[in-house]
Amino acid sequence: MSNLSKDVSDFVGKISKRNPHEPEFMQAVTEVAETIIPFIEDHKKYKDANVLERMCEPERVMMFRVPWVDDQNNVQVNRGFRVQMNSAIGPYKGGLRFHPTVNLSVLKFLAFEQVFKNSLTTLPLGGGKGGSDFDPKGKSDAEVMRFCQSFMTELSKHIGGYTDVPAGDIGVGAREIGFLFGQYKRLNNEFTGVLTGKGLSYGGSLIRTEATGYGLVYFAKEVMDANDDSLEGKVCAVSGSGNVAQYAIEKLIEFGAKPVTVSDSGGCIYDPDGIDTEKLEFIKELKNEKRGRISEYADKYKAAEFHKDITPWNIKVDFAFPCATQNELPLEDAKTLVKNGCKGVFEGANMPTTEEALSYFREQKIFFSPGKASNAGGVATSGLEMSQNAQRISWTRDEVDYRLKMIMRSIHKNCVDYGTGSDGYVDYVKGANIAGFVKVADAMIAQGVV
Ligand code: NDP
Ligand code: 2IT
Repeated sequence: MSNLSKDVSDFVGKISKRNPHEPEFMQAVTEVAETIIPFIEDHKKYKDANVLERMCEPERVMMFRVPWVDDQNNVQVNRGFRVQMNSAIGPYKGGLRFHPTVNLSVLKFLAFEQVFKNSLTTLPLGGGKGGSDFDPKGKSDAEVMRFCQSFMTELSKHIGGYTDVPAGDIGVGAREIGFLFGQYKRLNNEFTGVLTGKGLSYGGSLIRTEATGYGLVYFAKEVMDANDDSLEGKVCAVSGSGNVAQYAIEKLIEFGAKPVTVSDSGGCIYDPDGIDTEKLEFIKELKNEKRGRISEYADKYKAAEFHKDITPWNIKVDFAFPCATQNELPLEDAKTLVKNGCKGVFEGANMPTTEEALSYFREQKIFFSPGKASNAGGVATSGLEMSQNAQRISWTRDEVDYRLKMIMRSIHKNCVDYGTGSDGYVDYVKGANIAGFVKVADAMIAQGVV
């Protein structure tokens, strides 16, 4: 934090005092404050209404006990959360994360980021996030169902199609959304679009499953198009092997790029031949059906290497797509990437780049898109699912995909409009923060001090 201007460090100091022991939340706030505070110096109405400080305080936070019974008849307890951050431009919207690292700081950072991201989508979506420190890994389907039912029994009191609409995130995929939706419907006797990412047979939208990864690569393509370049033939490092990573890889392959890595919390796969469609199908089955470990990829494909302790950022690549989790790309790795000739980093995960690594990438003036811009395709398509549910119709795959592409294009344009410096370098972090901020801030001012 040493390079911050006095205004920024005073602001961050004040927020930090109110939120001790929340490093991830303060990391997200600091990144936003660095770009927004200089902007509001020139736009006094935002300063007078103290909008940024109001945006750093969640409208509401729920924390609750989630008791459940495991397969051995032991009574287990987890902690559930929902952070309702900002509803100025629409109902709270954002995913649920089930992972042992979940705590209030992590969910507040995610909810804070979500407010800006959802504003960028052009859709009327407020921001929220929730989840639990429950770990679905190694649990039976029956245990996951009992947990989801208990979690929803409490969460259902706080959400609704026009109040707060959760979705998936790490550890919450099609299986969990099904169990959560079933319990909500049972408790409320109401078939409603209260969750997104639903199965296609009960109100889900085509392309929602693919949307975050596809949207990420559409965004990277916009960046390429704006710079007379293309993804064709580019060697790409992707981290993670879950929902976002899988569909980023699918779209990279379609656009002629060569993804060479995937990872999970056990380590990293490097496949110098590139991951093709057949290998991707293997990954999908391994991770989504068998719930196995990514190391098994190297057992099947002998040219590939599995490295237990290294990240994908040590491989020589043209572009990096971090798609696993927060702070997975530290300064050391950022330097290695740039030294090896990497020309762009496109965040699929939320805040995967540490504060120091982010400063380094911006100093180096490589392409860098923050998650709140480049991974917004997921929540945008959730917004499209809400629209379809409200109209009680389903759009075709092509229609949803076209809208997703147009939304990613508009986010890119907004970042360029607000983020282009005098030397022509586009600071996508600044662009995304200011563009996301303005819409929410204007709505907050219009609605008074609430
Ligand atoms: P998944 O649960 O489908 O996959 C997560 C992947 O990241 C897995 O490969 C997992 O490995 C790995 N991972 C998770 N935590 C860690 C960790 N602490 N260290 C190393 N690897 C880890 O989640 P998603 O793909 O949905 O989410 C990935 C990222 O994208 C998250 O940051 C999420 O917030 C973000 N995101 C997701 C959206 C969505 O629509 N799903 C939308 C926008 C952003 P393992 O299997 O070993 O746990
Ligand atoms: O981080 C995210 O944007 C998500 N996990 C998706 C949220 C959503 O409501 O679809």
